[in-house]
Amino acid sequence: MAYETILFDKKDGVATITLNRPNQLNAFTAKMHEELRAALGEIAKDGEIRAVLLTGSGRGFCAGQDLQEVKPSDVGAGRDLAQRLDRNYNRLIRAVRGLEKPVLAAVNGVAAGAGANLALACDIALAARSASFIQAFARIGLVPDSGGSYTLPRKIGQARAAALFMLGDSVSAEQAEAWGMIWKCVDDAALATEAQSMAARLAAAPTKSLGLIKRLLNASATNTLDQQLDLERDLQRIAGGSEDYREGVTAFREKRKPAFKGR
Ligand code: LHQ
Repeated sequence: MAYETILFDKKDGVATITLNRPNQLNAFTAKMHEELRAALGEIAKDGEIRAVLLTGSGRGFCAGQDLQEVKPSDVGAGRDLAQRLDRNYNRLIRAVRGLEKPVLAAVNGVAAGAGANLALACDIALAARSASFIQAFARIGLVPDSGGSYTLPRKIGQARAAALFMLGDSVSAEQAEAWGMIWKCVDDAALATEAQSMAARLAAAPTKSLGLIKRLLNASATNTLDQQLDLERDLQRIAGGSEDYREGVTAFREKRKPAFKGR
């Protein structure tokens, strides 16, 4: 499928999605959502793809909803926003969290509004030192969406999340790392290489186990310890039946590096 608003590339087990509206700092349009759904659907079905790398072209990662596309003056604009969330943003976040493959964000520049929260929904986020994260919603009279009100307090705590949501202050990549909002901040010039090498590592990992880890993490936010212990038992049973588990143990005994196949 030919895409207009994203670039999509598959190589050596890694699917790279690049948000590609650089003149608008890769702001989301309905078309971009449609294309992201198609790309993520393809990734879910393709057994050869074992890791996803998400980044932006130009100087931004993603500036959230394209504000030229929404019409605040319309009667019933609030309803329009709710429909956009149902149709686009909520589906996108569910697709990223529900995909049983690792999704790595390489935040190359500013990530604002839903763009920031898309990065927070990814399993691992790397950011360029010059990148920043802005919970821009209250700046324009909205509330956080795209899962931000769920992910951000869990990553950085209520006190910081509340201030960021209400004040809409920009957070530098270094601060984001220090607060645990992201995994790591790297020099701008190193971001692409570091992200590619981490994506390659993830693509060589036991994909089934990583997918099940994601299921555990998704559930741990709301489960009790008892429920989580039961879930760990159930998923360990599945992981223990995988070819990669057998390979991992065999490789350990044979004192060699495992060659995981992702099944
Ligand atoms: C943009 C945008 C943009 C269009 C920069 N749209 N063009 C969900 C459901 C439905 C509706 C509502 O929203 C949501 C979720 C959300 O995401 S709400 C949050 C929406 N996003 C924002 O409020 C962020 C708006 N952008 C900004 O505040 C700034 O652009 C940031 C702080 C991101 C970057 O600032 P600068 O580095 O100073 O860049 P800039 O403002 O000069 O932007 C560069 C160009 O990109 C500029 O176009 P121009 O033609 O003047 O060069 C901007 O108009 C355009 N752009 N964001 N969201």
